[in-house]
Amino acid sequence: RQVASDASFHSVTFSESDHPRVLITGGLGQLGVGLAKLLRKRFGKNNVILSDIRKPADNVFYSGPFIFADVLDYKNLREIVVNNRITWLFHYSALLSAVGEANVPLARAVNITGLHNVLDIAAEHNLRLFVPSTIGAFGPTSPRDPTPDLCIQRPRTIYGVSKVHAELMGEYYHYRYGLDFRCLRYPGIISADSQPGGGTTDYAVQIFHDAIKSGKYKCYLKPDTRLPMMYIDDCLKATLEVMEAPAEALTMRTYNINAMSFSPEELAQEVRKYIPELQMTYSVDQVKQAIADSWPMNFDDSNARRDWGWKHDYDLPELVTTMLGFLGSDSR
Ligand code: AKB
Repeated sequence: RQVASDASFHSVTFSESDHPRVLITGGLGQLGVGLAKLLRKRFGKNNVILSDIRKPADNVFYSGPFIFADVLDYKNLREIVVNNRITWLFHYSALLSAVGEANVPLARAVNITGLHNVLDIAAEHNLRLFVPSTIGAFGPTSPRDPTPDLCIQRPRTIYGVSKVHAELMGEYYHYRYGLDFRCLRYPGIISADSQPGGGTTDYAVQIFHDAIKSGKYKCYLKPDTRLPMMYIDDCLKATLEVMEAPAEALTMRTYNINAMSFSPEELAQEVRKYIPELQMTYSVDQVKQAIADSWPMNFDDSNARRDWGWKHDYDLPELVTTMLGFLGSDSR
């Protein structure tokens, strides 16, 4: 395998008529389809290729280019990048925190070996590379309220370990080979038209579905478990903004981003303003609770706000009205 060995690498810049050619890996997870929609609006439908190892739903398949890509297959990935003249890569393939603990060998393969393939291909082909990191990249010995960008990171999940590894490897490739690596640490992301797959923060999505459907939700975290959260539109906006930020604005390559923090009980209170009969019960999942208890409660994203103007649009009240509006509640 070759990687670019020229430390004087110049990042690719684009004029109005010269849009990036984008590949999104792991595109059928919670964020890929929404990201593709946003990027296609900006760069043109055919300049954004969504990829995954699963078969897409018809509406996804017909909304723009889709291709099979297995991040564990180096040759397959390289061929896609070369044949499609890819210039920007968003690497979303990963097993999340809870599902990673249930299948450590698979999480290690996808999250670590998959990342190595992506890094080598991105360096070799001078791509601008985005890799999402997470609040899960912190652990019980990190300061939790708030958690700054630079502090102790000793996560206790394979997901967290793989994300710290991704942050460090991306930054190493940046300084060693000039790779244009950009990384955001996402909080728990809340979305209406896509489901998260096996995370610890998933309750904050499921509660809306169950509240509307049955007026009941059984939560697997304790009522006062406070975690940083964000509405999907803010997350996708931040992702595009950091990718478009001029390199000289970035004083670092991995940034915390945040919008709000709440506990299950506080979220239920806000939902009850529209669905007063909501009954919340608690049946604690020990694995997920231990993970949540080791994660930040509040996330300090002041560097992102200062360097490239990050600003969220959705606080808890807007999040709740938007989710209920989307999922078909009549906002009683
Ligand atoms: C998870 O809960 O695993 C993810 C995350 C916060 O990274 N949503």
